Amino acid sequence: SPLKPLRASKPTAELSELPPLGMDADALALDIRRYFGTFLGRDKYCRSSHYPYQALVLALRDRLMERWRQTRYAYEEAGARHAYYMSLEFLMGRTLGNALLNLGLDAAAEAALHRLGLDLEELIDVEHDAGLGNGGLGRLAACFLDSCATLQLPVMGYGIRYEYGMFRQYIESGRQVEEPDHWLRDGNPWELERPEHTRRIHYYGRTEFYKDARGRQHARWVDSHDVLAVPFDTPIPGYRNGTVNVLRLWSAAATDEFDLGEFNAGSYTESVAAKNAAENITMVLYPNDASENGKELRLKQQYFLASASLQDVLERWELRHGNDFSAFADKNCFQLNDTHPTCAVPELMRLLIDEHSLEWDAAWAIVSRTMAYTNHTLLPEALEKWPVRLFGLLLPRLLEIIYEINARFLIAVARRWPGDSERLARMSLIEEGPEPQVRMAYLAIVGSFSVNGVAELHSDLLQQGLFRDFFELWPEKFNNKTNGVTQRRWIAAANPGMARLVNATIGERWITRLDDLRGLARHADDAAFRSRWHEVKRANKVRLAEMVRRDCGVDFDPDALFDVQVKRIHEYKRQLLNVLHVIHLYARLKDGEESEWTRRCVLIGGKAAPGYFMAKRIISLICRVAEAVNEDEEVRDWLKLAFLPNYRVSAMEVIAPGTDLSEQISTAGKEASGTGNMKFMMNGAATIGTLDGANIEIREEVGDENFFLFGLTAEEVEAARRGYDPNALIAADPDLARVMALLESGHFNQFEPGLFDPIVQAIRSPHDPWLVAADFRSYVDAQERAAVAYRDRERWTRMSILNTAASGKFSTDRTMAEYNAEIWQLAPVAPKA
Ligand code: B1N
Repeated sequence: SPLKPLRASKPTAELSELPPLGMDADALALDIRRYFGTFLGRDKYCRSSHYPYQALVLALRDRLMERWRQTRYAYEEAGARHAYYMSLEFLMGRTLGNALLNLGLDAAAEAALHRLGLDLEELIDVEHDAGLGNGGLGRLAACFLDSCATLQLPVMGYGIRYEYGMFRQYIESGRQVEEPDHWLRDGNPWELERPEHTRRIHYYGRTEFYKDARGRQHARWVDSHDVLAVPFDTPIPGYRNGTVNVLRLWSAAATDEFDLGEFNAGSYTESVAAKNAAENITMVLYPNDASENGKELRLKQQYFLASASLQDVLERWELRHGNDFSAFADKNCFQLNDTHPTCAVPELMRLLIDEHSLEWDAAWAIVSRTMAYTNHTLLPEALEKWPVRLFGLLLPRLLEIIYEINARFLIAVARRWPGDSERLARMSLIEEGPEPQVRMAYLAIVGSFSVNGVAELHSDLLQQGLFRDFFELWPEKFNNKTNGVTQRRWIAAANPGMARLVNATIGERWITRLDDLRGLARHADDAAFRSRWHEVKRANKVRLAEMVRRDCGVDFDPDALFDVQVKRIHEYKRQLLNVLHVIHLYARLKDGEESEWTRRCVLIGGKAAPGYFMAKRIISLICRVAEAVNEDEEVRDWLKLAFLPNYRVSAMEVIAPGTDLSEQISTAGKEASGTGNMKFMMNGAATIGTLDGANIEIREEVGDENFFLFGLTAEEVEAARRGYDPNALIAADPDLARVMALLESGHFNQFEPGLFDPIVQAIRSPHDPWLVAADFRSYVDAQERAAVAYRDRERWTRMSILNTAASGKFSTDRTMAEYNAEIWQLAPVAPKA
């Protein structure tokens, strides 16, 4: 067993260290051949692309491994303070292209493979996306890791190794069909299992109090059902700097102890089968974006991550410092990615008190100095609450600790606002009622020294609205950290054509200093540069059109305006508003209004949560309108609509570079930040958008003349809800009336009567929270402005350049530098060369 320690032997540095591996094509080619022919045992008759892919990855992994070890040693020798990014989601996508780029091996690998008769692009395409996330929140975590390694910050990711990631989406007769994503089926050559760091996780059972030899009372968790957490490590290379950080993902395994009772009764096979229940914990990612469903298994996952990760950090601490925790908070910081890992607050209390014998106050001083919480949404359906009954059954000791935290917290509130019992009820960690609930966001705030939102507007709204009481109590805890994306993946790897042009124009420093892109602005007035920029964009549009042809069977003309909305399907994101605009254009064409027309190809993609009825119905509407538009001879030369199935990270790597117009059209106040908006902007798309999330900051950076603004503001949205009368708006606007009439006539659902009734009702409801009808007019007008702008190629290309030039703020290098300066306070550490 890997858990058995060495006794007589003592490993030396020589055991793990070799002379540095060559970074040239010759050295790579040799290793690829060795892995292919020897380790993998394949030969010239092998017809599978999988083995050349694996051989390449293994050769790269060797090179990551030595840097990884040097990074670990450097952190250890520096006694470095660490931050841990705890997240139920890491949406990593593919690893190969990014690893080649960051190691600086892209050219060498291409040359080596070429000699061996292999094509790098083809091998990159072999890799399955690691889809361990729903959308923005999970992809943000992945971009953060890339930037932390590039900034040489001692940051480790902790997450769950789901056996099944985000489902694969198919469209069958206009409906979403989900298929499980068994992404590990062909193995994952990037990960390294570390069974020697296995942890034990408790569930159920009860608390037992006992006295130690000196008569001090302690608590212990007994009669628990235990599950093992086995870590798998993925290397995270920085950009050409020798640093390799780690993402540690936990996988559930059954303990070796069989249920003896059952065993003796002869139920041997049943008791072995019971192992399944344990292993189910990390079986599947919950596919709900920005909404929670309150399932027990989800709470098990959350506690599993929190407990395994904290035990891991504490074990490393003990190895160095024994049971002395006085400096623990100086050396460690946990960033909670939304409330999902918030069990970490009571769990760290439990570990310190029950397992390391600290007093409450000493333990609380540590917890409340090490935890930091990021909120990612204001939507009420996403705010996590767990029934007290369920919590107490599954995690009895944690619930006791939460009650104690709450009692002490409420005393502090009462001291600050004497006699304000309403406020006490409002702020309590326990929501009273027929089914009392634990409020996870409040637990996270009380347990943390920092609380941040993910864009300026979002952070303001948190302070004025959702967390107002807490902001009044602890204004110093609250701060903003506007999201970003990594330009290594989203420009350098995804858009090599643009990267080459930018390098030739302003040099290469933007790869780690994105603000340098500002230097492109003065070339926007140079006609020769604009023409090169246009050629790059056009080539990217050809590539995107090929994907649309292959995956949707629709022909996009690369000279038309490419108008794209890709993101999770959600009513607040208003894909519906987008389709209404397409129907409007369709109606105009059918009514012969095509003079001064801008040809337009509209692409929409995204997954609906399997239980989200309206989201699925909206997908059907998009598919049905697409059929009507694309098959109509009067329309299809002027307008196209396609729904792209199975939108994912690797698809976005083709989509963003080929997009002209980025749709960011959420109801103001609802999209916490958005990050797709940033990927599009960096790749030279103009945005059509509301004043929501990071759109506001995008517009500030690029200027109003390069942004197509429309719609109500967040404040106006709140005011408009009172006395909202969509039917009057429809009656008063002939364009909107024409769209609704087409929709209501059944024109798009001739063989399925009633299919779109729920959608029509939602638009016409005075309670429509998303105010689709309210923003229709101003949206269509903004679309018209975009169409006019696109007809002037020079003007549009200029706008495209200026968008890229102004995107410097939206690098996660900036975001991470801010987290570090204002929350983590880590010193960068460079490994020995
Ligand atoms: O987080 C992103 C933001 O850019 C988006 O605006 C925001 O919608 C997204 C429960 C969520 N908020 N909440 C979630 C995901 C999964 C889940 O189970 C909530 N995702 C967001 C990054 O800040």
